Amino acid sequence: MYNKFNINFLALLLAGFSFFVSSCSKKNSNPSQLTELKGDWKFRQVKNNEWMPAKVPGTVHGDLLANKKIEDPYYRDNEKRIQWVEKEDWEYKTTFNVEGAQLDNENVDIIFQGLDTYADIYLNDSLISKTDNMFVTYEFPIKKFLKNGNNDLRIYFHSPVNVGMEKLKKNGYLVPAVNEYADTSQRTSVFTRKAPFHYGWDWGPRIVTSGVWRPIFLKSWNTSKIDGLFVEQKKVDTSLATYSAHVDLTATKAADLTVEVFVDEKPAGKKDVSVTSGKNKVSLDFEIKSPKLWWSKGLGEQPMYKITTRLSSKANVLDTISKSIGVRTIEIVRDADSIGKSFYVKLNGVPVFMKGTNYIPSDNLIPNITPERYQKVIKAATDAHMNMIRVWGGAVYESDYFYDLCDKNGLLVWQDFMFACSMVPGDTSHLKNIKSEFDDNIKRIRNHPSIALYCGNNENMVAWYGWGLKKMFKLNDQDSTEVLETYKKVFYDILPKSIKENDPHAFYWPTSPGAEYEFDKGANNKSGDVHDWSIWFGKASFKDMIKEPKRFVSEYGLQSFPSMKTIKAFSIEEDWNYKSELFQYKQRSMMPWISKGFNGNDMIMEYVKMYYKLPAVYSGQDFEKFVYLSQLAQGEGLKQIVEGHRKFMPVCMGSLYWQLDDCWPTVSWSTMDYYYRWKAGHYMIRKAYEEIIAVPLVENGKVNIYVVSDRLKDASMTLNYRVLDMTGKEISKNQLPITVSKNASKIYFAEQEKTLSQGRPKDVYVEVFLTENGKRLGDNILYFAAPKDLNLLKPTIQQTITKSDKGYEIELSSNVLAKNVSLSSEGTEGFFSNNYMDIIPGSPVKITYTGEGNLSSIEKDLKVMSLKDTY
Ligand code: BMA
Repeated sequence: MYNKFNINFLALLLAGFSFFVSSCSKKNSNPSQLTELKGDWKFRQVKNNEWMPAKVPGTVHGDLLANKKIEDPYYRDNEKRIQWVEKEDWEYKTTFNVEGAQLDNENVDIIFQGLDTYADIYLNDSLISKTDNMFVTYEFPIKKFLKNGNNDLRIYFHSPVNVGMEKLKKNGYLVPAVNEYADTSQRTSVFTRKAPFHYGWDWGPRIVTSGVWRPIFLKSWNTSKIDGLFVEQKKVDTSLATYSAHVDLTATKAADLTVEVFVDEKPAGKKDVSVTSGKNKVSLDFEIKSPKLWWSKGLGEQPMYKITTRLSSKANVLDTISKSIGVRTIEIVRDADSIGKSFYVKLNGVPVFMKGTNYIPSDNLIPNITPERYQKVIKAATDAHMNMIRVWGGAVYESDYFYDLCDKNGLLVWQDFMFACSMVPGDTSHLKNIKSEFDDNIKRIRNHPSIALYCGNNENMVAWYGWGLKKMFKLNDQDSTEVLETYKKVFYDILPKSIKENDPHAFYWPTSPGAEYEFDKGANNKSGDVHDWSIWFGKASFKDMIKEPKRFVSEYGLQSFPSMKTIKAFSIEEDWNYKSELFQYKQRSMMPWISKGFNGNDMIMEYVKMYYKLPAVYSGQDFEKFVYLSQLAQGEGLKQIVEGHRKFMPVCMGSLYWQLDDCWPTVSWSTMDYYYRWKAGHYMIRKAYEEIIAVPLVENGKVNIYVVSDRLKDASMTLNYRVLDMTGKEISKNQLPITVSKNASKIYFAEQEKTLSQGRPKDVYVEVFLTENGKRLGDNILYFAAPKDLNLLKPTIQQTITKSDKGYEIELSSNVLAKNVSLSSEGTEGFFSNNYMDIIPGSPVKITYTGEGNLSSIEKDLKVMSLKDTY
C-alpha cells in the first residue's frame, strides 16, 4: 500500500547513509525526523462489519456522507435524520509500512494532533493508550509495538454521547449547558472535552461527530528531542529586543549536548548543557538588534522573525524546532477613572481601538475547512479593516494555520478557552484533563504575536448569576455550591496557574463579559467588557444602543437571512417564507420570554418592521424582498452601533460584533454566510470600520458631525457636507478645513437639526465626506427619518459594464436617490467590490465584479434592485 511514510523514510535512510559516509557515525545517530502518517483508511460502525473508505483527517459524518450512508446534513431538515450517528461507536484503521532501518532509531513516537474524542488506540492489536480530550495533542512512544513491514493502526471511537451520559449519571446532578440542543436532562456536552457547538447552538446544528480530526505524525529520534520552545520577550525598545528561548527537552539518558538559537537562520546564541534522563529545560538568552515592530492591521507592517533552536550532540544534530515571532509589546490596560475601569489594548505603547468580530469555525465538520477556506475568513475580516478576532469559547482552539494567518495579517486574537454558557463538572479526573488541555494549547499558541489576551470562558458567569441556571437544571443548594466552587477552581486557580507557567506575561480575563477580575462582580457598562444584547434579545433600537458609552463591547448583533443563492442551496421554493416549517426548524434563537414560540425569525421581522416597509408579499419569489430587508436591517444596525462605539472613544475602546461567519447554511447573526458570501452587513461593517470615518448624528436637536480617526498622526482635511433632496437637488453645502486629531473621536461641526433638515425630514438628507489632498474618504449619509418614512422616489438606475484588468467594471447611476442598491448574479459566482450602497443623482458609483462569467453572461445575469423596489 502506498504510504507517504515510506517515501520519507527512504529520504531518512539516504540522509543517514550520507552521514555515515561523511562522519563514520553508527546507527542511532540520525537527526529526528517528523513525517505525517498518510495512507488509506477504512472505517466502520462497530456493530456492523462493513469497512468503508475513510478520510483522515476527517469525521464520521464526512465519511458517511462520502459513502452515501447519510444525506447532506446541511440540506433542509436532514439534520434530524442523522442523529443516530452520535450514539454509535466507530472504528478507523490503516496500515503503514516501516522498514528495518527505521527501527534502528532509538525512539519512534506517534503524535495525534486531534482525536475526537474517546479513542482507544491500537497498534498491531496492542492498546497504546486511551484518549479523552479533543483539544489535546497526544504523543506516545511506539517503538516497542512496531514491526518490520506492515503495521496496523486501529482507533476505536466510543460514542461521546453514551460516555457523556455515563459520566452524567455518575455525577449525580445536572451540570448546566444552556445551548446544547437536547432536553435539559440529557445534556452531556459539559462532561466531554469536545467542541461544545457540536452539540447544537443557537446558530448551528447538532452534529456530534467523531474521528481523527487533525493529522497524525510519526517522529523518530535518538538520544534527545525538543518537545517545545517558548520565546519569552524580556524587553523591547527601538534599538534592541531581548529574549530568552526556553527549550523543553526529553533525553533517554544523561548526555552532554549543545543548544543553539538562530534568528532568521543567523546564529544568535549557544549553550552547552548536561541533560539528565527524562524531561529537561534549557534557557538561553538572545537579542534582536533594531527590531522592526509588529503592528495590528492598519497601523503598520507585520514583520516576523523566525526563531530556530537546534539541539546537537558532539557529532550530530539531534533535533530542531522553529517558531515565528513578532516583536511587539501588548497590554490590556485596566485603569480606574472617573467612570469605572478601562479595558483597552495598548500595542507598542499606543492605545488601539479594537474593531472586530466573533468567529466560529466556518464548518461544523471542522476538517472540511481547507487552508483556502481559512484564508477567506481572515481576508473577510481584514478587508473589512478589522484588527481583532475573537476565537469564541464554544468551539475549538484554532489550528496553527489560523493563528499564522492572524500573525501575517495583523489580526489580534481574543482567545477564549473552550467553555461557553455552561458550568464545569468538578471530579478530579475531569479537572486533570482540562489542566492538560490548558497547558497543551497555551504552549501551542503562545509564540504568536497575534494573541492579545486569554479569556477563561464565554458567558459562564453571566449565565450563572443572570439566567437562573440553578432552577433550570434543578440544582439543590449543595450541588449549586459545588458547581460554583468548581468554577472558582477552574477559572481562578487551574487556568491562571497554567497561563503563569506557560505564558507568564499574558493578560488573563476570567470570563467575558466581566467588569472586574473577581467572579461575583457582574458585567456593567462602566468597567471591563460587555455583551450588549439589549439589541436583539432586548429588542432595543439602534439609537438606544449608543446612548451611553461602554468600555469594550465584545458582543452584540442582529440576525439576517443569507442570500437567495445560499437559500436555494439548502431549500426548495415551498420553504421560502420566514415562518415556513423549514425556517422555523433552522432558526435556533428562541425567545420564550417575549411570547410562547417567539424566535429569531420573528425578531428579524420586528427589526424589519421597525425600520422598513414590509413588502406586500414575502413568500415564494417575493421572499427575496424580505431576505434583502433582513440584511439591510442587520447591516444598518451594525453600522450605526459601530459608529456609536467609535464616537465614544477613548471611553469605549472595542467593538466586536457577533458573528463573522456560519458553520452551516442558515439564518443567523453572521455577516458572511456559509459559502463566504458577504451579506449587506459585511459591506456596511467594512464602511464603519474604515480608518477614518465621518459620523453625522442627531443629538439633542443638533446635528453633530464626528470624525473618528485611528491614524497615529494628525491630518489636515476638509470636511464637506451637502444637503440634498430626493431628486439630487443641492439645497445647501459647506466645506470646512479641519485638523483631524490622531487616534481620537471629536465633533468637528454642529448645526441645529431643523436648519439642516429644512423642516422636511422625510425629503432631505445630508451627504458628508472628507477630502484629503484631493482624495475622498469617510463618506456617510444622514437621514432624518427611518427608511420606511422617507419619501423615496422610484429610481431609474442606469448601468454600464465594461471589461477591466481586474474583472468587470460596473458603473451605476440614478436619476433620483436610490437607496441600498443591491447587485446580485444568480447564475454566476462572483464578488462585487461594493454593494447595498445609496446612489445620489449625479454621483455615479463604480463597482468591480470579479468571478465567473463573461461580459454577456454578466450583463444577462446581473440583477439590480433598490429599497423602492420592495414596496
Ligand atoms: C453570545 C454568544 C453565543 C451565542 C450568541 C447569540 O452570547 O456567546 O453563545 O450564540 O450570543 O445568542
